[in-house]
Amino acid sequence: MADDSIQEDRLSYLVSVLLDFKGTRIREFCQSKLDSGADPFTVFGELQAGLEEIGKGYEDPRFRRYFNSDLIVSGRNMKRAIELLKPLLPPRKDGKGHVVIGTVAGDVHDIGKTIFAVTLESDGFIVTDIGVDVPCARFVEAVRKNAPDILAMSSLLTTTLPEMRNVIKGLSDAGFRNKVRIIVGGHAVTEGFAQSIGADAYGRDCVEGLRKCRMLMQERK
Ligand code: B12
Repeated sequence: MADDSIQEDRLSYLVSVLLDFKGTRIREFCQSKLDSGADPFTVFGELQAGLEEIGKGYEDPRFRRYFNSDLIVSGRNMKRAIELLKPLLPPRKDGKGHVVIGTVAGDVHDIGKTIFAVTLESDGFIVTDIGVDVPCARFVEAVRKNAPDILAMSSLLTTTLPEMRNVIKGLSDAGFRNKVRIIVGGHAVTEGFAQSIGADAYGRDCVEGLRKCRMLMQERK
């Protein structure tokens, strides 16, 4: 019980930091975590828990605590956190593999994708980030142009999940499917869904995603 209330206090604190309109508190929060010895991924993880809380309060039809404006403010603050923390995770270009990454068409969520891209870069992968709301044809073109080892797709909306299947079909039709390994992730994606569309891997979070990308590279050798 005591643990639950500590957890609740912590979550409401994180939510208040994420909903600070001026963006001052997010910088203070990140700096104080770093000063106390936390690594950037721990800070991302804590803020993600706060975002999930905002997401729950947004979707719960019985008690709508948060609204579109809260999604926008918390999204902006998370981007500020990424700006602040990214320089602490410098890319290590030691040629572990090349990943093209994007968020599928119809979906503009880019925080998770960006954190995953930074995670890969700091581990030595070369990452080409093709952005958000990426239509099938642009994924196919990026694979043709960059010949990556891995294509990573993100989706946070259940409504845009079918786009992942479209992209895989588009790659098959263009003759590229057997030239690239595919990993999918994001809040809307599950392991079962990943298997059902014929992806090679699924990552629940950026740590699992990195582990899976390393495995995919081993399989390629
Ligand atoms: C911030 C936010 C926004 C911001 C996004 C700002 C930005 N620049 O990205 C804005 C305001 C734009 C937004 C808009 C909308 N949003 Co929104 N949003 C959120 C919120 C609160 C946080 C998302 C986030 O960044 N999380 C933190 C990151 C770090 O988590 P993540 O993305 O899941 O990523 C992690 C893993 O999933 C993984 N990962 C991510 N991608 C990939 C890819 C690969 C390959 C791998 C391996 C791993 C991986 O690694 C990351 C780190 O561990 C979520 C709530 C939630 N629970 O997620 C709702 C949420 C995603 N949004 C939702 C909705 C409904 C919307 C809107 C439709 C609202 C509206 N009516 O307009 C629009 C859609 C706009 C569009 N067309 O895309 C719903 C989706 C529901 C559903 N089932 O589809 C959610 C879940 C809220 C809710 N509970 O209802 N949103």
